[in-house]
Amino acid sequence: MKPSHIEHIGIAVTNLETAISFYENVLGLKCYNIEEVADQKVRTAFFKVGQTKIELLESTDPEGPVGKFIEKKGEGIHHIAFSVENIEDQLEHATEMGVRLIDCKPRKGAEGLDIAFLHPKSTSGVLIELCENKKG
Ligand code: CMX
Repeated sequence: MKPSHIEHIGIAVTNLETAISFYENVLGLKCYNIEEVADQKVRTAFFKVGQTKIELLESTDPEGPVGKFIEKKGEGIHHIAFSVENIEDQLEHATEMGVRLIDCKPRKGAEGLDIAFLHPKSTSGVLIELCENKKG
């Protein structure tokens, strides 16, 4: 797949405002975007660290993926997102390699990126997101 960089690290939090305060006041980063992704049942806050972003994820529904994650494991790193080109081809490649896909085709994620997840049972326990910025 040869991802160009880590696009973002997703971190599950119970309270977005509390977590934003840590990243702004302790780490000195600036939250540049807060966005609700209804489809994923999350509210997100973004920070830039070089080429990589931190995406804080607060669940808007206990039955959503982040709500269930926090219920089971508590706050913490939820996923790692790699920036790729030709995401459809990468999903096909992953399937050929026997990787279990969560998304067989890309969908729209936060910030308008095309995203697709690989199942953590196929990836040594880490939820991996592939994403492509087709806007360039
Ligand atoms: N990282 C690592 N492992 C995870 C995980 C995560 N984030 N979430 C769940 N798991 C593990 C569970 O602990 C469980 O392991 P065990 O069977 O050993 O206990 C296994 O995966 C299956 O979990 P499950 O409870 O049966 O399945 P869920 O219904 O919780 O679904 C998953 C898990 C990954 C398929 C689901 O969360 C999903 O589809 N995620 C993709 C979408 C997503 O995460 N969206 C939120 C972010 C959106 C954004 O970035 O904008």
